[in-house]
Amino acid sequence: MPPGATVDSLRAEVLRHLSFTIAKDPGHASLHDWRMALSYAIRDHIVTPWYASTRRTWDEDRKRVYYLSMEYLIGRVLEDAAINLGLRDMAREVIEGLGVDFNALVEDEPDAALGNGGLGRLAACFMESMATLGCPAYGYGLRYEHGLFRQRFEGGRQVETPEDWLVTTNPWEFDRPESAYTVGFKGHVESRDGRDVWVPGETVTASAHDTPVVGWQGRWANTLRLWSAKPTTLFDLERFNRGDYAAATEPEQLARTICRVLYPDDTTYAGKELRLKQEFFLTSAALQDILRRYCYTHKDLGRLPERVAIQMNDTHPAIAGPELIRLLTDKHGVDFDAAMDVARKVLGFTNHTLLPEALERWSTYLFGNVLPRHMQIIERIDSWHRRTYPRPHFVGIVKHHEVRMGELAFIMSHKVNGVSALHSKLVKSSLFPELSALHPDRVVNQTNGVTPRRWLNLCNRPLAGLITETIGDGWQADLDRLHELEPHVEEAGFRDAFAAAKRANKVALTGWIKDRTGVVVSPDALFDVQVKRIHEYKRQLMNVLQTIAHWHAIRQDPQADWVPRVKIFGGKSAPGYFVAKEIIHLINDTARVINADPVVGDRLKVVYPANYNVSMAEKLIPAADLSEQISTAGKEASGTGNMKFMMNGAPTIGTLDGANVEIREQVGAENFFLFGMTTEQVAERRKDPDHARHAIEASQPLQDVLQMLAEGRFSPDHPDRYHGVVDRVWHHDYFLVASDFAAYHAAQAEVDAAYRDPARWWRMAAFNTARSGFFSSDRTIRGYMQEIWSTESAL
Ligand code: F55
Repeated sequence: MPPGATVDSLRAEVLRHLSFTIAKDPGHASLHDWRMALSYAIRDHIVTPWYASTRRTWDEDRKRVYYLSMEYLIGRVLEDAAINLGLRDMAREVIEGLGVDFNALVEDEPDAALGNGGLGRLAACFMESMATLGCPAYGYGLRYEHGLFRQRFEGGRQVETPEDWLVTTNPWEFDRPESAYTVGFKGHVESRDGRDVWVPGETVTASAHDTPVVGWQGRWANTLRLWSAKPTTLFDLERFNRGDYAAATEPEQLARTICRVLYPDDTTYAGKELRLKQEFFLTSAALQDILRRYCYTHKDLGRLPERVAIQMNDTHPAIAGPELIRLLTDKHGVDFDAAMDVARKVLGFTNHTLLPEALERWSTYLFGNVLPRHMQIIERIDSWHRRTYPRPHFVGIVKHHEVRMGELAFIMSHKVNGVSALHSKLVKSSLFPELSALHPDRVVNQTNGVTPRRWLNLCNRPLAGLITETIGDGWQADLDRLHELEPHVEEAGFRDAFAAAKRANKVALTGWIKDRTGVVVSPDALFDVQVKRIHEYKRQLMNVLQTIAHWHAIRQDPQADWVPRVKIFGGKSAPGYFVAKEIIHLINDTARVINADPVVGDRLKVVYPANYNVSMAEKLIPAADLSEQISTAGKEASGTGNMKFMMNGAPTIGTLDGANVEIREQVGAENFFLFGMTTEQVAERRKDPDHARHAIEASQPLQDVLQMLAEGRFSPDHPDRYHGVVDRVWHHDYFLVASDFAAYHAAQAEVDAAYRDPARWWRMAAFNTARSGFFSSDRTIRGYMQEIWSTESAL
């Protein structure tokens, strides 16, 4: 808690902001006014540690980490900042004392949804952990005017509407118009005095907006610096006077489009010019800012790696390699070889996916048109690499008239990392086999993590309270201490308390589900949750097919001793991803039929609340009994939702994919519902062209489910609606839904058996929490600091 903060002082600060910042009197203030007043009051308490951290970093001339990411999936800020400052309970008391509903006030804040899914949320967790650990760092990103679209269902189909988080004032950002840089596009390259000079055809100004990110207990704060685009020249008067009105406003149009909207694709890239411009805009502004800050106190750019580490979050900012070379050579006169040496010592690259459709490749035509100087530099990097590391056949960046951003990022980095042990192994062996052979020490692993402040302490107050009661305070910043819960797992009293905490969350969720979906569910049922982006490889389809098989089985024998279940789905599809949208429709159609079936009643319910986001995750995950992590082995790089469920005491039903492997290692095989083929078995199975048919013929439940779908049981208005789905399972089942179905169905029966035995179940659930310490993003960040960034904590 900040020194001297009391309920009275905080109340006075809230009232002062209400009067003098918001200019409202308490009798006429809306919920929004109160939220702004409290946000400013809390924000004031961040400013002191923020100044202190910034000043110390300058005074001690510390190395800074610069995290470059096109996405930051932050969610709400107010409660997170308040809890980290030790002011949350005081804030509640103040607000309730003023006659305002604190929960409603917190929920009035829009989510900052500047990301799609795992990659963006990881960046947000990393920012919080770097602040908690006192690692001097800046996050650089784009200030999208519209974040990830809002999802609604119309007749069970996904409908997207624009997201609008900036319509109300964002109290967490500070505009820094004095920190502005010119970013160019297009044009041509000229030779002047033997030096290549890029003359851009278009320019925009990048203008900074800073958000402080405060760590646990307010001991350190870093900056998230988001760029917005402004026209370099306000208005072309000459063109206007000539009557060319459209052309006169071109600079404004370009500036307005660049940061207009987040690309809503998770794991596929579109190859669009605007996206390339966004990527370069972020990267160029960030690098100019980094060099300016360095040159403020240093002269020798050759020593940049002693003070600067730059991490590229996937290939989206991979243009950082050539842009850094351009700035060092063209602008600062460093020679090319020296620039290469500096760039490669400074840059690191994190890969987040092996999916071929996600690997960025730009046509040389488009690339050379938008970034002509960078195209030249890339050719030079390629020939430098070929010369320095001779190979009989070509391994490099430009191939078949495409610029391959993965290879570019790999070559320009001193370390390349995957995000789980399995994934890093595959990055080495299947994604970059030749480059890894040339650079054997380059690929390393950093298994993902999540911040326990948001994903346990904030979102699960009942469990956080029980943990503190049992092992004392301090675990929030030292999550390995959760191991101290282990001996208590054997005590019936502790297990009862653990179950009671879970039940409190489930009761709360029950009310929320009723409000959101109209479906009444019982907190006595097993809450089985799959929340993540909708993608074929994540196999929500397998989950819904198994749900139908389960429903069918209940109907066959309604009087049997069924464990009641609530199947909860959440997630968005990319707007253009037809197959994913069909799966969404199927889940909603299935829910409608099952929920209305009087034969099954409370034994099975299916709910799919629309618009899954960070704030919804904070409600669903603490109330989950079972975590669905069922991707085709070898496809999910890591997963981070899986870690959040584990922390919150939900055992996993899952495949040996991504970080599931490490979760199972930590928690023990007996506390994990494993099923399905391994990565190697998947590859083997695909060699059989009839794999799906064989699997369907071997499983009566699966045959029945596909038959019901084909007959239109879930789409009586359009009986043939799911013929495409059925046909794909039979004939184009790339993600092996059919082949893993029987094993998944059997694993679900094991879940039921375990749940019937409360002592066994709650031991298992509590064990998941007790063994989740490894998955704190603090551990991950320590790994980056030691093995990639060579930085030390300032604390
Ligand atoms: C977003 C945009 C494009 Cl163009 C490509 C990919 C993405 C993206 O969001 N990828 C992504 O989220 N990858 C996920 O990263 C997580 C964090 O490392 C992993 O846990 C998860 O397995 C992976 O799918």
